[in-house]
Amino acid sequence: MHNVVFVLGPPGSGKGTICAKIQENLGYVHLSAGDLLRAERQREGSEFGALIEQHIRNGSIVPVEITCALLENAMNNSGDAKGFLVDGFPRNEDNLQGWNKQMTGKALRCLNRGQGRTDDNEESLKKRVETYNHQTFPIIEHFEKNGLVREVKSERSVEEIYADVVEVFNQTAK
Ligand code: UP5
Ligand code: MG
Repeated sequence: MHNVVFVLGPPGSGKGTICAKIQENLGYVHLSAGDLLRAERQREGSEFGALIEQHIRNGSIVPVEITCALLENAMNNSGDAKGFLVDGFPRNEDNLQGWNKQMTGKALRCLNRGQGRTDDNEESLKKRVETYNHQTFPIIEHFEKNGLVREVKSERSVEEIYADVVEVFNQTAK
């Protein structure tokens, strides 16, 4: 069974940056759902390329069957990992239900939440933030009710954030 930490937070809040440090130091494998989708979009012969591109451009969310299959495939091809950092997923109710359906019994769950600023003015970023507020935030609240959220404030230096993240991982491992 895979040990999975979901890493959620607003667009540009530093999820990927912190995940890279956790992977380097704590032996977890970093899987960015966004990166996996972008790679699939580029893959020659992919039947989902155009659909993925459309969602990414609109800041809307790709159907879970596609994202979950990419995540599961990446997990299965990662060899002997201590656990997985699933970065940027699940982002809405569809994602959560699809994950539960496909991965129950295959993954253990907990969650990290970053809270950061979004000062980018581009149109797609505005939409991403809107999607986050309306669709992703309720997912974090759902996990919170089950005592599964560890929140780390991200409006600080990477070093300060990472120091708190390490503490969270140490406490959770006890
Ligand atoms: N930076 C990082 N930490 C900093 C700090 N402490 N102080 C100052 N600067 C800091 O960081 C962003 C920038 O900030 C970088 O320049 C960094 O150096 C600096 P990064 O670590 O990249 O932040 P991150 O939160 O990972 O930002 P990202 O842009 O990846 O956020 P998104 O959640 O929007 O992007 P993602 O790739 O996850 O998703 C993109 C799109 O894919 C979505 O909009 C959606 O359309 C689609 N998608 C799905 O449909 N389903 C999914 O499951 C996932 C994605
Ligand atoms: Mg990212």
